[in-house]
Amino acid sequence: MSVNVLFAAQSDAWPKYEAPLRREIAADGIKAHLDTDIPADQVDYIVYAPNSDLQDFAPYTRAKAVLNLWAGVEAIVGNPTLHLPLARMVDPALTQGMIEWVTGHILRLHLGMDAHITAAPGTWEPVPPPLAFDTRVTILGLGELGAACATALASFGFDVAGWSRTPKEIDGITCFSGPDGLDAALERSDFCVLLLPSTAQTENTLNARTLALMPKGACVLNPGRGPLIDDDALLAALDTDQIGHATLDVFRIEPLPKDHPFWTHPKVTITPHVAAETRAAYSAKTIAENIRRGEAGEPFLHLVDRRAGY
Ligand code: NDP
Ligand code: OXD
Repeated sequence: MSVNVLFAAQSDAWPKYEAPLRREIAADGIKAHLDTDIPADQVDYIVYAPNSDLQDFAPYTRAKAVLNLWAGVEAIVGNPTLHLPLARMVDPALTQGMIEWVTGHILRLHLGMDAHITAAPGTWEPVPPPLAFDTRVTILGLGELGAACATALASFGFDVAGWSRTPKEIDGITCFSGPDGLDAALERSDFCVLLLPSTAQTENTLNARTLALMPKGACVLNPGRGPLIDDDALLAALDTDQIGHATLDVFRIEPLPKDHPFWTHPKVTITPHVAAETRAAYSAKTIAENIRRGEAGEPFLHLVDRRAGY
């Protein structure tokens, strides 16, 4: 028997995903009809990106799951027509991309690379950079990505802590949790990395009060989601030198509007939502594995807790 797999994303995604999905689904021993156009009442699985035109799930009466191509689910989790299990994207390439972005941008600031790259010829000012051992990093969010980044940074020697909703134990990482843990986590952060999902509870996690808790001159890195930070509070904290630098990959509105003050602020680095890309060749394996599980009657991987919102 063949399963019907609907691919529902923006049209430019289909050429990238078609071959890897066909290959990985077949490799898992599943016979599938994969297409961008299948009558709703015949669809078994929906491979989905939240920027797809598909926003009404009600007609998908026999579907077994929506398999999200993105890690973040804030644009679908509250959809009132969604009556199906929702799985989000977790894959080793996404995690590796995030480790590289976070580590690279922290090392740039930690080593003061910009001063040497932009120095006038002939400048010889031998100020040694601090050591990772003496530098505290705090990761807000200790899920798939946050925990992997925390462990990678600890392996460089950084003194790493993290904060999550529920208590965690991770080798070599000081773990804080719950609303009461946030202040203590921030008070020890020379670098603060945001890897929280965007939910009602996490909006403005960094605001005027919490930014003031961080050591003076601390750096903020946000590869999570724009709403995690109160933009005006961050700009004010940068202007008073409370925050030394902000490296931002995600924004409340994307692309970041051309007149947004972040673009021209001397202490802000912007990357255009590239921290960790979902790459078709790798993510197709996650999708195929969940289809295999659905057909074998096994539990789906990476299911979203609709009530928690992530
Ligand atoms: P996970 O769901 O695996 O982890 C989320 C973490 O946030 C968990 O540790 C969770 O706690 C914690 N958390 C959630 N709510 C709260 C809260 N109210 N208070 C404290 N901690 C909280 O997500 P991922 O690690 O896979 O991804 C994180 C985010 O990264 C995504 O949601 C997405 O927005 C962003 N992202 C950005 C990309 C980019 O290119 N810029 C690429 C991919 C993802 P607990 O462990 O207790 O559940
Ligand atoms: C994601 C992202 O959520 O790319 O996967 O931000």
